[in-house]
Amino acid sequence: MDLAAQLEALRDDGAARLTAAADADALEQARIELLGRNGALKDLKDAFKTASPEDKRSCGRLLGEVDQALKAAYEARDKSLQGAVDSSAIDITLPGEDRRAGSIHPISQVAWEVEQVFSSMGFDVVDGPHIEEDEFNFTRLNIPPDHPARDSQDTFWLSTGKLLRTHTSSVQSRTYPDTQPPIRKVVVGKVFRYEEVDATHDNTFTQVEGFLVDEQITVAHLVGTLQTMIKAVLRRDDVEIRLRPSFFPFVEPGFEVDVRSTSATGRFSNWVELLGCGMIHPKVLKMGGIDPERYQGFAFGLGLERLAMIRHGIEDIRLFNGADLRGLRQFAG
Ligand code: FA5
Repeated sequence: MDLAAQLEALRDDGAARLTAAADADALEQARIELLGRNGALKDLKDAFKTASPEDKRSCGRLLGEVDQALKAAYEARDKSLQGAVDSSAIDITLPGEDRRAGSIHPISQVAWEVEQVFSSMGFDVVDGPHIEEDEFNFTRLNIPPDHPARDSQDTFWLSTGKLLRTHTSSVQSRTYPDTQPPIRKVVVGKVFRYEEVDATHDNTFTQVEGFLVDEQITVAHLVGTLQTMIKAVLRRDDVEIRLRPSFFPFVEPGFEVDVRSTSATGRFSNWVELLGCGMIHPKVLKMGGIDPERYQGFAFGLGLERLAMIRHGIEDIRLFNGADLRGLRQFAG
């Protein structure tokens, strides 16, 4: 084999051997045999020194290439072996890492149950955007600009003039223009308020909005629907609800609903406000293109965290969005 052929063979086979070295020992052995003081490359360098002037001319550049290719292959393999785990360092008799299974967040659990109860009563489960237009969050709910009711629901405004919705009632005003009665819808979603946080108030919480529009709908339908849902989700027979007259510009008459459960502990053995509701204001129906002479409806907006707190006896709403997993783990399974 002439010198050029020997050099090419060393370049290809030698680099392949270095690249395929199984571990550090094999790589070191290959390095000694190929690149070492008495290795194959050294032999060919010696042969080059004594080669004819013609061979020297044609093989000089090739010799340099072989040298570089072998060194590069060695360095690359050395680096990758250093990064790889040394299997002999693993003690397979050590106990494994304790990996806890995740679980469904208590708010998601309650949300699914609420959706199921409403589905069983013929309500569609719908959704709406968190970033909302002023028009749907306020104006079309009979809260025009400068109406004092806006003060009770301050929120986070975007530079585009849009806002983070303060309640899920915005899904009502979004729905009406495209839908004619009978309408039965429920929406569960996050809402946002610029609010001081305490044990029962958060700045990001979850509301359930239900609304029903049809002929001959009365407050009795509203109360019956709420009782069915609250009893099903709280899973207690001793749950009592009471309606207090209240004002929301988008309903007339309006109520707040409190619940209490005599078997509950702590704050929930006493009345706790759970939701706002009422008969949908004729103006809201009219703005949505629905004839208020023919149709009536009820709507309610419920704080899902409050419902989950009563159900589980949780005393502080901050447990839900806080990062302390000890709180949430109690609801696993
Ligand atoms: C409303 O948001 C109305 N949109 C509800 C409504 C809908 C009335 C349809 C009539 C018809 P309110 O601001 O009261 O109303 O909030 C409703 C419920 O959300 C409250 O009863 C409470 O359970 C919950 N809630 C209100 N603010 C907070 C808060 N900061 N943190 C946690 N839950 C809250």
